[in-house]
Amino acid sequence: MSDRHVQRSDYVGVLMIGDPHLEGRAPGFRKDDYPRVILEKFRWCVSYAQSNRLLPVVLGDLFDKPRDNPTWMIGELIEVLAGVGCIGIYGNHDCADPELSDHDSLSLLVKARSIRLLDDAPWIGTMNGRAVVIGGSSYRLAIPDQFVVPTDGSAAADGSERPIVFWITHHDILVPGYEEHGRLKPRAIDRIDVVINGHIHRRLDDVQCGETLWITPGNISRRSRSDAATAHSPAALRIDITSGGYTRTMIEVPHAKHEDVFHAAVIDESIEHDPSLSRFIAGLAELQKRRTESGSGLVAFLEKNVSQFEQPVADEIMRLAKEVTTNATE
Ligand SMILES: [Mn+2]
Repeated sequence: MSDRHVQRSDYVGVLMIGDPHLEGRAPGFRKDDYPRVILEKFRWCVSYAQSNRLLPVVLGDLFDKPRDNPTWMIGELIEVLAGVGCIGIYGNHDCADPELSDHDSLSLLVKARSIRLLDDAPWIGTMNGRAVVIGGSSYRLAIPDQFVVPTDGSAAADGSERPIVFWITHHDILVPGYEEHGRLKPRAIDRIDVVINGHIHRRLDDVQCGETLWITPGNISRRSRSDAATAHSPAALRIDITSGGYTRTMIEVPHAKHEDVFHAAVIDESIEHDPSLSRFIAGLAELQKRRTESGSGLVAFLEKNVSQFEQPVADEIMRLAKEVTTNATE
């Protein structure tokens, strides 16, 4: 392991920033200026980390769309991250192919040294005088079965104590509350004290496996209007290194009220068949009034109502609707 990443730092801890999902348009039912709002949330996290001597760590999905992100947004990110030393991993949304490539926006930030990916080498240094290791496995990359503490002394500042080892992941971890998509069972990993998993957008309970604690902190943005998102407050996970180990706190990121960020639910009841189709048209007009950038709500409305048309017409309506809409995922 190269010691070029070993740092005697002034940090006293880390700030884990979950799935920012920066993008140039508003997702789902959001009605605010999402691109600007979410960039400001990320900027707030970085500046909070800096003023509290915390190392900012991105848990993956910095971007929602891997490519074609607005140049102004990438430019501002380069400014926000200049000289910060931010580390992190890439998530499923950061890459169009199974692995991050030079075509993906995040690779620009890596080349600009705005962020260093942990897949190449863990961060090794001291925080609050204690030896700390932060490693990570980006989306689809294997989570190791053990961490081998370097024997060159780099991971133990005073040459005696064992370092605290954190590991960052972006995987479908099978934790309570994520049974639907969870595939990888949390397990004890030799010499890894804490695994912090991004990817899951809501905060879920810890799972302790032997000496390894698995944490699901949730993300800093609200992408969907679902109940989970309604109950979820945008927050980042602060970990302070202490002489006895570490403490953790969820730091709420300033955010607007749910109702100011999302459109209210629109027209759930099916519009009955009407020979004049006027109610169908009225329903569409209602949707248009609360138009979402991603077209959320449109497909659900159409699915409930197109049966009144002849099949080829209904099929064509659905085909067109799906062509112009996208679904938000974690
Ligand atoms: Mn995500």
